[in-house]
Amino acid sequence: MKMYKPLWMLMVAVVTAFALAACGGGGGGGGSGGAASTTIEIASDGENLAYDKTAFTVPAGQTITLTFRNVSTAQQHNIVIVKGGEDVAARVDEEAINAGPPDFLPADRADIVAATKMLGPGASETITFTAPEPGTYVFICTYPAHYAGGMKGVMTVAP
Ligand code: CU1
Repeated sequence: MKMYKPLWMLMVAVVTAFALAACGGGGGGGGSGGAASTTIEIASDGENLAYDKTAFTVPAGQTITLTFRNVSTAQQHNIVIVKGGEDVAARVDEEAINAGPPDFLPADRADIVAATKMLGPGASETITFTAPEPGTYVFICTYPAHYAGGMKGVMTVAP
């Protein structure tokens, strides 16, 4: 009886290790064995008032790690994901302009899912947030006139 216990424990350890490896391979997690997470990389589109992608999809409830790079050599940019469509985006943009420099972000975050700081040329920032309920969420740059100039996209949250 005593001789079999170590073997039994070893088998549990092997099965657990296998399960963790399988989980890490599918979820792309950081290796901590925690909840699944999704990584998004997005950048400004050269010197254009645009992002290098106009849409991305994330799973509801997951932890999202988003890195935004401002690759412009002259413009300031941020990324602000709003809780809704163009109507909400327009309101946030107006509030951002009223808030003024340096961040052009309203103090009231009620309409905002997540946002980076205003980034100078060549700067980047990584933010982490939890994906909200399924739906579509517009993201914009709140530097004055950039959203109006077309710097926007849509985050889709899938069920
Ligand atoms: Cu911008």
